[in-house]
Amino acid sequence: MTRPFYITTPIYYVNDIPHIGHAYTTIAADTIARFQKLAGRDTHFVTGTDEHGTKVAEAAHKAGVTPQEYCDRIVGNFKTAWKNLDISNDYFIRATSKRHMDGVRKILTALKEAKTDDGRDVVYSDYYEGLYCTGCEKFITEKELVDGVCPDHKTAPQKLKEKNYFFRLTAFLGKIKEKIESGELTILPEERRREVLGLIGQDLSDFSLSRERVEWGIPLPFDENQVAYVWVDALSNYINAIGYGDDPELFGKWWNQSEVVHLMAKDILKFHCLYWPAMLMAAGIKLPDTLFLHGFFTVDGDKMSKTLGNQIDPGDMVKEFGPDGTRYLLLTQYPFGIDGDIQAKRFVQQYNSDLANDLGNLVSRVGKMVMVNFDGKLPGPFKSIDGLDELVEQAEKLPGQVYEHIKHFRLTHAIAEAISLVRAANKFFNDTTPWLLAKQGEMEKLGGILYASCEVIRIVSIVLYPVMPRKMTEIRSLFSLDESTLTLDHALKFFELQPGTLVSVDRAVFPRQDVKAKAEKKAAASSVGKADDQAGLLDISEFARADLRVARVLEAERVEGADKLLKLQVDAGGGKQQIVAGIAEHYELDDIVDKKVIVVTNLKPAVIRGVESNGMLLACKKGKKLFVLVPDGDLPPGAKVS
Ligand code: ME8
Repeated sequence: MTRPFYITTPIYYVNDIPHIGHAYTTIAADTIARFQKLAGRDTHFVTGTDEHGTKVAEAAHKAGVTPQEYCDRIVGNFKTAWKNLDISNDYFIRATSKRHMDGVRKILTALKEAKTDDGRDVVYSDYYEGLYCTGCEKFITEKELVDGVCPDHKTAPQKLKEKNYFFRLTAFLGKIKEKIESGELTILPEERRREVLGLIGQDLSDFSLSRERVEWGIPLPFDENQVAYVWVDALSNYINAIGYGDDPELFGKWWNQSEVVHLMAKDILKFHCLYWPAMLMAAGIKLPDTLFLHGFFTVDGDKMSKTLGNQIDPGDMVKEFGPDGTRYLLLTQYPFGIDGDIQAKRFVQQYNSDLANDLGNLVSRVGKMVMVNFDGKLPGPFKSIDGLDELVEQAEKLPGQVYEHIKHFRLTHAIAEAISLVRAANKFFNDTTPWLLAKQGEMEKLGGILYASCEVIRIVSIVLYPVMPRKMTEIRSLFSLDESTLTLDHALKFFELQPGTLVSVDRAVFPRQDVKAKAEKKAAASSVGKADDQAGLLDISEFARADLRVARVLEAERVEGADKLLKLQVDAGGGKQQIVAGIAEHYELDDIVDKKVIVVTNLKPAVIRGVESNGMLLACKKGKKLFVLVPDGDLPPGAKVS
């Protein structure tokens, strides 16, 4: 008997808005869960939110609300985003829910009582001294810093010394390795599996399981002065969501008897592939079956980040392409699993080509011909038509192929197979010229072509239902198909549709996106800003954000390998500040040292040719010559320029 199927996404941090990175994993998990359900498998799908930790508390303070109020607000945004994308999760786990917190306390108690194979305590207390990045919610080593700051968050870490409870990770690494190598714990794709095995080979240390002085977290059941480390808190969501702390029967079903799959991106590999299995082993809980870590994507070539402001809100995509268009576009950008680039610039073109032209057009042309020539009643099959056997063969193979792809997380391939059948059906339609047969009155053959085309549409509407549930339901309703035949089994056989079935295609299921109108709308929207730019109409508050100061150049040196750059140390009133300026071709070192210049002091740090720059010097170009701007008068370093 097939085991039930339990699939999860990470629980997302509430200190960020839901963006298409979160949507990507959630849509993928939803598609897999829906497919398993379609195949008749008892399936449970969980997503949720990660709500504890210093970052959340800080964000709440900034917003002037309590952490709980803050979480409630952001969690609402996630729930709305998932509703708008037709995410069909069976449960939503919040890290601040009683169910979750009871579960965290239960696993912490189990870990505290646990012994390693050689009889040592799994949890022990010790002092920890280190650099802590609140952005990552983890201790960070000197080695990981770039120019003294965390490379991901560009902030300096805090120095912390505190009593912590430690989890003896090192005692479990050998066993984890064995389980990965024996296939008991599957890590996919293969590259990630190798990465994990490589990590085990390195000098890993135990990790601290708790934090002191953190206000927003779950106090340890055995020491109220410490709260659970956010990752211990977060990881256990996967079992808490199915009743580890409060419903043994439910837990028994979805954890012990099911195939368990955790889906996420590769950014959280170490926690999921090492910490989590170790925690489970220590607590005497079975391991999940599969961890699938898909790639990380950029958007139009750039890393997505709050700072760059290029995070795409899934809500905006839904407004433009609908929930199904959004799901389809996100899953088809590049093969699921590897790193890739989301080509937002090509969304409209791709939507039109795959959905409006290929699938939408097939539905329209076939439906309309049934309506015009057969009064909206499906004609019967007719077997001797050129190309029919090949089409039937491809269609009958499709469900099995797609299910295999889904089982192996090849979502992009699965979708491509279905679209390829749609294209084959369009070709069959074109090649058999049904419009000529209609003119010639060859109704039996015409009917056979339309029947076969409707069969393809029916099979595709089942197979692509997990990807585009709303549109596939809509297509099915146009062909009088209801939920009773929406199962993978019903997709296995051609010639299932009953002749006489009512067909009424009264709309374009995927209306074409008007590329020209969209481009004009975008241009109009951006020209509002442009007109302002051209007229120099900068808002005064925008200009006032730039902190311009008189500065004295203290030192200057050339930047190796960059003819145009000088590395300057300047005093803009706050001590030494390093800036990189493109003036090397215009100033000798001696000419610039001691000069008073004007500097923008509050720019985000930038690294130019490997040298950090914390500000910008003002200069003016005339022809090929460049002049730095100097203050007129004996002004001290630090004098504000306004
Ligand atoms: O890490 N490409 O939460 P998080 C692909 N709370 N996937 C992306 C992505 C991108 N550019 N950006 C985000 C956390 N994701 C923890 C998890 S679980 C016990 C705790 C997706 O809000 C991807 O699934 O930072 C990634 O793993 C996740 O968002 C990180 O979400």
